[in-house]
Amino acid sequence: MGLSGAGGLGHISPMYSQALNTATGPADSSEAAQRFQERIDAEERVEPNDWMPEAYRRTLIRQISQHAHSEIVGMLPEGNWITRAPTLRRKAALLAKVQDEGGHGLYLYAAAETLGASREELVEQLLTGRAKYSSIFNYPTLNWADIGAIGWLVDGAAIMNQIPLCRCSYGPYARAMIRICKEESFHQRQGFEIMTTLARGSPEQKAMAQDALNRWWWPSLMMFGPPDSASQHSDASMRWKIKRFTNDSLRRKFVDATVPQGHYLGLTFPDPALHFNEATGHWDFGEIDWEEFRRVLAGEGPCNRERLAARRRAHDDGAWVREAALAYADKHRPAERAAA
Ligand code: FAQ
Repeated sequence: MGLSGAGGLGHISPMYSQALNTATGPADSSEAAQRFQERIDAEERVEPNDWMPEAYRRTLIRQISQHAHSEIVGMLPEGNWITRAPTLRRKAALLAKVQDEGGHGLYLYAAAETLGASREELVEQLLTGRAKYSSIFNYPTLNWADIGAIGWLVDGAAIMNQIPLCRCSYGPYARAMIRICKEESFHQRQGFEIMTTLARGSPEQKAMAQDALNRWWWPSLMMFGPPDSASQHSDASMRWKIKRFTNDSLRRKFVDATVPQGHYLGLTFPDPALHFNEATGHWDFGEIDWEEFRRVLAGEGPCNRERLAARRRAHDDGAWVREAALAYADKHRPAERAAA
């Protein structure tokens, strides 16, 4: 089942809902739009001051801001374990990783600002529950092995999806993604190393690694989005070369890359249908529970409420910092003008 079932969600409070927007607007057939498409087809980069169709701008603001929100909300499940990391080395690496995610969010908000969306407006959409962020961050981190599984699987999925975004047609997004992907690959290694240590440890540690894989596998596959048949934005985004691959093709690449890694760890995947297809050279996998995906997007995942409550609290607690920064800027503005 695809996302088409997400329509009748009116009963869910918008406060926690990541409800669906309407699809991208109708194709612009003007001469300017045709010239724009020719530039895209010729692999030219689009920069902030260039003319662009309104639907292209809206699509980018939507995707980049959802991506930024994902990075910021994505700090929460792992932040939960910073104080309980088992060693100083693990703590330092996790702290650095979570800090990187905050940085990624900021580059991405800055990229969205080049399209005319203000940071305040985007943050407001997140805090009021009107904006989406990745479904994956609505699942809980129950034990230390979850930190390994997030690095290995969630960052692994993020890299698979984001490497092609380094070639996105919109310059500021593509350039932000180059740096983000470099950092994500460190994150993935950090997670795989935790999983390796646990998988080679005591039977209890190996069981923790297996349990974490069991819980994070299917939600990681959902990160790639609805199946192509239900992906409302893919056609336009592929035409504009914002997306270079469809949701299903990236999901398949991720499964092909990750299954041998799990087997190397001596772990099994929670999917009885998973098998190597000799004819296609790919790993075939079972049906994703799209109903669960729909519920998480509708605000009914295990941690949606908790995540938004934590972001709101952080925003309120940070009010004095924003006020102080503005007061400082005001105080120094006349001096800067006089010096100019
Ligand atoms: N969760 O028509 P499509 C990370 C929404 S960063 C929630 O296929 P599209 C780093 C979609 O937005 C992870 N919503 O849409 C990290 C759309 O909603 P709308 C985030 C989802 O845009 C690691 C609707 O469903 N990565 O993990 C999801 O063509 C560890 C219809 O879908 C990015 O954002 C989902 N899983 O393709 C941080 C990458 N999937 O706007 C901390 C950039 C779909 O109509 C720790 N984004 N939706 O209301 C993309 O590549 C694309 O936006 C897709 C979706 C592929 C996510």
